[in-house]
Amino acid sequence: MPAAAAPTVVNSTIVVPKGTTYDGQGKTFVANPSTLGDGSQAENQKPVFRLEAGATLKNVIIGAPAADGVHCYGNCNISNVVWQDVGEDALTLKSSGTVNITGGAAYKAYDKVFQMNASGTINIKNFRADDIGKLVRQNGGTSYAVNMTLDNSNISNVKDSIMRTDSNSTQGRITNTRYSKVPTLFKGFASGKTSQS
Ligand code: DGU
Ligand code: CA
Ligand code: CA
Repeated sequence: MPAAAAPTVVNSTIVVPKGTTYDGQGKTFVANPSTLGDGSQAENQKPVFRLEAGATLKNVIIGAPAADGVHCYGNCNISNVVWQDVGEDALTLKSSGTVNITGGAAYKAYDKVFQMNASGTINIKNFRADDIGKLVRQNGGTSYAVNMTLDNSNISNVKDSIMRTDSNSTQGRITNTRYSKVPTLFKGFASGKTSQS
């Protein structure tokens, strides 16, 4: 078996311009801890990838340290991206839009995987997550609306919940998903704002 390729060390955030696609071709990327962040729970680390509106990131493995993962400014598509060891968090929506996550996985998130810091939608399908705090978290104390969906996924070893919000207008929907050791599916949602089938 050939030796695995050494990971690419990212010294400054890789920017994926508006409307373009970055195909990592299965390569592994890690943050330089002294420029982007060490992947601990310290806030204000920098992302490994920054996606501008309408950008796509695909076929990427993010290894450790993962710093602040991926930031999306508006709509973004994330296809077959694996976080082997989530850093502060895996992906953040920084300005309103729709995040589509298809395929891929996230492992070892001490706290949050997907962080929603703006209104919009997050659609997660064909995903695997194991050993995480929460899969989707709307920024604590915010009241804008987020639409969260999870479909055909496999989620295990969760400390807190799959979807969590403090907003009465946010909704969550989970379909066709397998769980193991998940204490709570939805936390903080208003009544009638969740569904599971
Ligand atoms: O007050 O806003 O953890 O984007 C707390 C902060 C915090 C965010 C979030 C993030 O919720 O920094 O990583
Ligand atoms: Ca955080
Ligand atoms: Ca963060």
